[in-house]
Order: sequence, then C-alpha cells, then structure tokens
Amino acid sequence: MESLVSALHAVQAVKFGSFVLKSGISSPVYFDLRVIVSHPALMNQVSDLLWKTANNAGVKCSSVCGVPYTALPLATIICSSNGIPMLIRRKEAKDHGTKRMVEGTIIPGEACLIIEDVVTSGSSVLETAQVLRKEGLKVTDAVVLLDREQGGRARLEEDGICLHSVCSLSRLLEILHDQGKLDFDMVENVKKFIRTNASVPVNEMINGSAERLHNQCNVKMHCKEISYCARAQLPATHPIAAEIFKIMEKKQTNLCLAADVTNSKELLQLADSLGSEICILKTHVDILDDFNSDVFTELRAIANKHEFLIFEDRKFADIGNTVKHQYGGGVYKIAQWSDLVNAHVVPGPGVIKGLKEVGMPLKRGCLLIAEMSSEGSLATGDYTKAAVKLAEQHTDFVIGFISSSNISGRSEFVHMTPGVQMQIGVDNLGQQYLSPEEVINKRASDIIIVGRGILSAKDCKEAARIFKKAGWEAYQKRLTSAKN
Ligand code: S5P
Repeated sequence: MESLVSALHAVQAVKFGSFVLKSGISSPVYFDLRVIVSHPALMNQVSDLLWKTANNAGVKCSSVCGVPYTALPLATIICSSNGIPMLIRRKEAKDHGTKRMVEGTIIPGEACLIIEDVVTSGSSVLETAQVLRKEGLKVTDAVVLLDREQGGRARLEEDGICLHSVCSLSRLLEILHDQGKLDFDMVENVKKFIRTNASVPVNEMINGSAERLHNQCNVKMHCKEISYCARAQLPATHPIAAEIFKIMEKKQTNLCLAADVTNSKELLQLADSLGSEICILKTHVDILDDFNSDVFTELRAIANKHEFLIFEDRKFADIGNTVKHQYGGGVYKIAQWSDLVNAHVVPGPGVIKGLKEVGMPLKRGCLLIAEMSSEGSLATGDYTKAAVKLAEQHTDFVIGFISSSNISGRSEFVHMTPGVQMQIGVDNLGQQYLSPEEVINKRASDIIIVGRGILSAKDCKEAARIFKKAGWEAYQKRLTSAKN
C-alpha cells in the first residue's frame, strides 16, 4: 500500500497545493488517476491490488466490467492476467447494428464484478450496475482503488452493492504524512475541504480564477454529479434537507406547489388532491380570508398522509427580536405547523439568530432568499454572495436558498426556484418565468416552485403531473450529462 500511494504521488495522480477546480472552487487536493495509463508498472500494480482486494473479500464473479473510461484498461489487465472474461460497458448505444450497451458474451444470472478508479458519490458505479443488471447480470460487488469516503459506500449498499476499496482517502493522507510528503496542516486542510465540499469533483481543474468563472455564470455546476438520494446522506446535510431529498427521490418529484389560494377549504382540497405529486407545499398563511388554527392541524395530517413538507413563505425581514415573535407567536403561530420558513438577509445575521431560537428546538429549517424572480430585483451579485456566506455560517438552521439557480454549489444545500411555468414569460406585475428544464437542468437548481402554472389550469391535478414529470426529467438529464 505504501509503495502504491508513493507511486501515485510521484506520477501526480494525487496532487496537493492550491487548484482552481472546474466548479470554480479552490481546492487543496487534486486527483487525476487517468495519468496512470502512461505508467505500465503502476497499471499492473493497481490492477493486481484491485483483484487481490476483491479476492480477499471473498468476491465470486464470472466476469469483470470496468466503469468507462479510466477503469477500462484496469479491467483489461485484471481479466487478461487472471483468465477472467471481460465485459465492456458502452457509454452510448451504437446507432447502427446491434445497439448493444454491453459488449462481450453475456450469460444472464451470472455475477459481474465492477472495477472503478475513484468513488465519490457512487453514481458512476451505480450507472454501470444498472446497465449490467438490465442485461440480466447479477451485480453485488464493486472494487475501487480510492474511496473518497463521501457517502458512496452507503449509497451503493442501498442498491445491494458492496464496495471494496484498495485505499481510502484518509489512509492515503496518513501514508503520505508518514512518508514526510505531506505536513500535518495540509492533511487537516484536505480533510476539512473534503468534509465541507462533500460532492465537489476534485478531478476537473481549470486554468483561471474561481472569481472569473463565477462572474461568467452564477451557476455552480458541481452539485450536478450527485443524486438527491446521495445528498440526503452527506454528513453536512441538515435533517430537514435530508428529509426533502429522500421524499424527492421516493416520490420522484422536485415540484413544490405554491398554494396561493385565499380560502381554507380550497387549500385543504388542493393539498389532498395534489399531495401525491409534490415534495413541498408552500403557503402564504396571511392571504387566507378565513384562517383558523384547525386548518393547519388538518394540513399537517394531509402532509403526513402524502409525505410532503409544509413551507410557510413568510419572508421574514426584521430584527431578531421581532421575527422571533412573528415566527413563534401572533395569530398564526407559524413555527407550530410549518417545517420550513424563509428569510430575507437584508437585516444581517440577526434575523437568522432570532428565527433559530424558535425554530431549532422544534427541528425546523430555514431558506435564505438569495435571489428573487421579480423583474428588477435588487438581490443580485454581492447580495447573493453574502446570503450564501450567511447560510454557510448557520448550517444548523439554514438548509438552502430561494434562488434562480444553484448559487452555492454545495450539495448539502437545497435550492428552490420560483417563477416557473412551462413557457418562458413575464406576468403583468413583473414576475418572470423560466421552464422546469432551464431551472433544473441548465441552472442546476433542485426544486421548482409552481403556483399559477398549476392553479390557473383547467385540471390542476393534470397540470401538477405535467410539471412533476418535466422537473424530474430535467433532473435525470442533468445527472446523465454530468456523468458523460
Ligand atoms: O422571488 C420569489 C420568491 C418567491 S418565494 N418569487 C416568487 O414568486 N416567490 C413565490 O413563489 C411567490 O410568493 C408565489 O407564491 C410563488 C410563485 O407563484 P407563481 O404563481 O408566479 O408561480
């Protein structure tokens, strides 16, 4: 192991210093295991260790398949040296001839072992497993050179795949430290970076500054590579955000209904009839003509029945002491029935601290309004960046943002985007609309908030289904394109 780690370091497959990643973030570590193809002795050593790791774990398989592309040559060496049949997974089906996704002789029912270079979220192993399973093969094990210890193992286990790793990131750091190649500060620095940037792929570097990239495009794309489900398991994810991610994955929906109706009965009817299509129901309690507290007891029961969370869109924007009363008391007693609330950041951290005093004991979460969908909004640029910073300082209560895109690039935060209709447009009061595809796929946000796009439809249930489908398809497209 020591010699392997030393060799990986020597060929710069693992580098330490200061790197600007494709995502715009600055990282103290950079992995590029692709370089090992230029070092035949190292290729043999890695292949040998991968195979030994699988054997030592008692893995039995009839064939081996490498996740394209880096692990392909590793699988080739393993198969050739050990006399094991190999299967090749295509990244895209051939557009002529057999249209096969897997090349080689497939014997349905037989076990195929997956080989991979690095596992982060586990998504690329999972994708290969799905393709192999579709062909009737059994996939129960995967062996990886480096486990970054960022939730991949748990994610794969959920899908019935046991992950065996030659080396973990913490072991690699330990070895390099013992060999005098990394000082203590750098080890701690990398550990901290990996912990707080759980989903950032550190194998895509750009030349240029993070700032420049950020200015070009406000969308931080690195969230794209990992599923809602995997994000639920990240250590930094707040329990409320984890619950949202789990509901989204289970119900296959990233739709939040903006239930902007003025009558309680209508609100409850909507919640019950559309509950199965949504992950969150957003209310404006102060627009109800006939508010009484029983309505929200009933709404909670409906939310439990259909598994969605309730988000009161109160947009708190006062000093801490005032918002505390507004949130916990008054007629509405919002904190008693709403899982989530939101706040403007214009008052500074006090607004979060005030809300926190009421919300934290009740295990509630809060979204910061970092951007708005209305024409001429002042929540842009430095204001938006300041909102992200505030969220980072209050992760025990803040679970994400109201924003037009993925502004934080952090997988543990939820990004919710209002101003969504099937067609781009503007209403007569300056509300600007984007499509689900634009919001979820192109801008890498997580949840679409839809009000009138559903409420003004002749058939609200059908309209909700259309938005649900469009939002989910855009999410799947995003995951797929991130992997290619
Ligand atoms: O910037 C924002 C923030 C929010 S929360 N723009 C918004 O439109 N909203 C809310 O989203 C707004 O209060 C309304 O409840 C919903 C959008 O409704 P629609 O009918 O325009 O889809």
